[in-house]
Amino acid sequence: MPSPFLWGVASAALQVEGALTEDGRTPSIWDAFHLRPGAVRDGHTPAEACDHYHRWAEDVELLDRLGVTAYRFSVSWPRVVPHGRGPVNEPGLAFYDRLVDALLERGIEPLPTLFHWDLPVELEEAGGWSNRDTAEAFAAYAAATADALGDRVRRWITLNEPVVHMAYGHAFGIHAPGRAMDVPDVLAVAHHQLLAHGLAARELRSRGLEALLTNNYSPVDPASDSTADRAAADAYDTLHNRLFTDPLLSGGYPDLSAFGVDQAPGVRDGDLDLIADSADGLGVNYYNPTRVAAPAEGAGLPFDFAEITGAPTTAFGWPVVPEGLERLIVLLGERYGDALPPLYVTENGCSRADAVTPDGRVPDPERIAYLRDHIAAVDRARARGANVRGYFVWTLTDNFEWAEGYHQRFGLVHVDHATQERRPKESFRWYRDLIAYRTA
Ligand code: IFM
Repeated sequence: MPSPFLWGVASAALQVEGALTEDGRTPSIWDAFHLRPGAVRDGHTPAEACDHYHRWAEDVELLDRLGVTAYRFSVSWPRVVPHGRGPVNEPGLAFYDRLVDALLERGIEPLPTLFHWDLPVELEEAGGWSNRDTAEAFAAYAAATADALGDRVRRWITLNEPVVHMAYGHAFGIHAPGRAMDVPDVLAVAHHQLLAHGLAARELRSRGLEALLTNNYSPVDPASDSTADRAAADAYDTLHNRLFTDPLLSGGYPDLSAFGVDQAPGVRDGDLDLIADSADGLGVNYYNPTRVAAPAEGAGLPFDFAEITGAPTTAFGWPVVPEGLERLIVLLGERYGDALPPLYVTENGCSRADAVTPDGRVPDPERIAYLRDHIAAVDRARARGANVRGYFVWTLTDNFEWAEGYHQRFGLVHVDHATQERRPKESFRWYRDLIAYRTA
């Protein structure tokens, strides 16, 4: 019998935990990057974030009240294996051990992500994801974590959004590690992340566990019907939606000639066999579609972004297009057919300038509408035959939104970042009622 549909929320270590120097944790690339002048809006710091490292029990109580059946969180690599490789840091691991037990006591499935962008700085100094050895180090860290928690945690996500980590962190330089490399070097970063997934999946599977890979996906439209705009849209689709997924599900990299390379750099004999079929589930993070136009003459990339008009936008300025999620899920099914493993919507949500009213409420009707409409899109995709096994709202508590600092509030729970007071928003109650109804 298939396991029940998962209703959850998602978070990530660097965005919520704080406690960056406690119990043996060493710096991650975000600890270093956020200190660069201008890297994070208004100089916000993840040093305290939501103080989840100390307030985790309160957060688990919130999850219990919400009624989720699963909680997606990430394990901090520099907390568990402080130097990136080598011995495990028992106090760091103990944090996740306690969290897992507390979740299970409340009937909530723990769904850990092993890498959500907080690479140990020591590994970055040795080349980071440009260095193939990072993939081996990741597999060893995954194995050690699975050895500690695998008796209670069945499903694991290896990487979060490798496409975003590759592009924002290594091409545009707006996320850690803040590198702006040439296309072939960026593509090597992609390959080493996929290799890391493949090696970690082998470790997880050899322990009888499931390995999922979560990526960001976005249906792509050309700005016009012109040949040039359509070629640009194809190129962007290749980069965003196919670069990481084709090797998993089609046995090889897509045609990368639009990016000026004949084949993905860094690939060695055996890599593609290791990566093929190495995902027991695909995590789909969806926020919005993308509209793409031909680039200006002499531009470095074969596409340019075009504005999506006619849709409402979130506080982040992202267009709200719920049908895009249905379209995306159906597209993945058409593209990969029987090779497509079960899908999990591992992130979906919106930022909003939420504020507490004088009587202590946090009304967020746009978020309720956003979630309602996106969940309806998932329902329609399932009615069309898609094998979707879970839906996770991004996120539980307002948290550190990377280069935006605390400016974007995505949570179902409002956090006063000065006092750490948590206050469920109206969307929290809405989602709680929906889960109760759907799981009754
Ligand atoms: O906060 C991020 C998350 O870490 C990865 N996916 C997108 C979210 C919203 O930007």
